[in-house]
Amino acid sequence: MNRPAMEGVRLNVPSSVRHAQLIEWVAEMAALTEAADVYWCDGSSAEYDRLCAQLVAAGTFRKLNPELRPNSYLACSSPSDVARVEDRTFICSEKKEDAGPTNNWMAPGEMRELLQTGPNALFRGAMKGRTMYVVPFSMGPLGSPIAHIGVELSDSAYVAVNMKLMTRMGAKVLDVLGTDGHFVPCMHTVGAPLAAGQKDVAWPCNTTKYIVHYPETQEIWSYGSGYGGNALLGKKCFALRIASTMGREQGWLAEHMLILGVTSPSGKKHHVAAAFPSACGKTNFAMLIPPAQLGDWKVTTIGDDIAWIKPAADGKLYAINPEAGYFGVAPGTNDKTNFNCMASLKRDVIFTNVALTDDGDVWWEGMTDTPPAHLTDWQGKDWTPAIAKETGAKAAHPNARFTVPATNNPALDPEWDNPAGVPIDAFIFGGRRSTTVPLVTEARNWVEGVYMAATMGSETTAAAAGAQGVVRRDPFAMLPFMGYNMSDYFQHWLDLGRKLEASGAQLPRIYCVNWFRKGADGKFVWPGYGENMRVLQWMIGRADGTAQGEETAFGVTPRYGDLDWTGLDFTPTQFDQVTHLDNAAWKTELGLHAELFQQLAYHLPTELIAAKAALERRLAA
Ligand code: SAT
Ligand code: MN
Repeated sequence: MNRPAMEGVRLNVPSSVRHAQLIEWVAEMAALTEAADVYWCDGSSAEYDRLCAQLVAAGTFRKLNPELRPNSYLACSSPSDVARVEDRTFICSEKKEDAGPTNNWMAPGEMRELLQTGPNALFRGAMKGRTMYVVPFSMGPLGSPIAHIGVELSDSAYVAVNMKLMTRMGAKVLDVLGTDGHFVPCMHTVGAPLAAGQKDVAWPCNTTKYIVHYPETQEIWSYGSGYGGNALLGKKCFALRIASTMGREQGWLAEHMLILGVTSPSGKKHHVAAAFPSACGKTNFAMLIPPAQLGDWKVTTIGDDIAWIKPAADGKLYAINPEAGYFGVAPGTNDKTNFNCMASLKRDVIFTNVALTDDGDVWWEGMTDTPPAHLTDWQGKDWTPAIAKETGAKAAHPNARFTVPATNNPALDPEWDNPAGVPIDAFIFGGRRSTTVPLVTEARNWVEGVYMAATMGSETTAAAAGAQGVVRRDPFAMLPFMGYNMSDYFQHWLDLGRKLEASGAQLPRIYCVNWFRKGADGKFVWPGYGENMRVLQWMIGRADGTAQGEETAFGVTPRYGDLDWTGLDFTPTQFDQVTHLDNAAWKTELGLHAELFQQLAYHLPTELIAAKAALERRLAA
């Protein structure tokens, strides 16, 4: 079909597309944005190569040296567009209470006027001079009962090629959609229309940004940014914010969690889902290599960032990774911190905001001990170790990212694409805390675990625009990703646990971890990375009834002798530094929990208030 949209643009609908509502929506959006052309992505590698070549010609991409980094590209963004913009992110539910106190809110009618319907609506004419890419994608294995479909319309070819790596994208998704399948409409523009004859810039974007979600109608509207979670709408916008509201209605969980498989030396396999805030090592944890001295343990990756978890008929919770690629933080990644990740990045990568070496490869802070003698930094400037020493200039932006298909990961779990998902045995919640929070604590029951997750705090990172290193409460590592009222989400977790327990199911155990305690010298005490296996091993021993611990005010924690130290020189004194509960620090911490609970008072579950009172009593005793 090739019918013109209102302003005359050809819609170029492939003959295989039979979804009338989708075609109607594309026509409407092409008319609204006045796109110069419409292109339907088929998801083929020929198309990927073509779009990448086009991005090279436009100056957005640089093709890396194919001998050093085959099939790979470097994009450098505008310095004003380098991270998620939390203060520009909105949940536009009908009622303000339903967005809750942790989200920015605007009435849907008012927001629609601003973006779509008003005389100066931002999307009006926003794609002038640009192609609108139609990007159909499945979050999760195609046709999986846990998966859902979205269609992103974007005027960014950078978005289209990233979506190809991050999701199951293209014609096969439209086949699953058929004539009337359900999809989440995801509307995106960089907000930089081109006048006739106007020359484009390498990274078009707008200083005005809006990342908008309408939970009731399940729509996403993103304006002004081309970067990461602001623009790849399948990720945080759909798979967390919109999906969390779907999960609440339908009885499942959309979580900011990695999923890993742990196979013990005896061959028994467990599955763990772990929530950490952005840029706190989820990708490293998901790909960790156990220390050889511990015996033949194996860790395999199912997902590194997001988990969709649904209860099955057997009463267990099954998880899939809705994504098909990794959009991970490059700085700090090296053969020691994440060998499997470095192996994944050998080819087929889109790098964003890392530095360029003189021989056409990439480099970032922490990749090697000794930096190259000369680099082009992420802003295109000369960079040398001497310049860095003098000015503190970073070669790569601290939130520089790689986009790479999951299939590049040598530690990819064979079940990663299983439409049924994997059964979860334990949930882990972890923040980045220099003090106070001990290495690992097991909740004595589901409610205590939900309390730990709900009150989690973390020091902010470069993943979001704004100040870094400030402790903020980040419940379930979901603060920037919740699609509805946070307290209702806590209730959803409690209700789900109660329902599963009533059905006689064995609930996953819940753990709180902190890899990031620092000593008086300001250095991390716990070695982390592969050594985190020792903590995982303890958790699995707990599930199997073989590992011991002692009760503290906070939960159950291993004593020095309860962890296996084979092959690691970590003294009881160091162990004490990462585990001891400082009473004064915990009094302050509980004051912060109280502040959080005050903020979240509307619909705050009474079980959590009771859990806090019990914790206070135990600390006072
Ligand atoms: O930019 S993203 O939101 O995709 C990454 C992150 O913050 O976790
Ligand atoms: Mn994330």
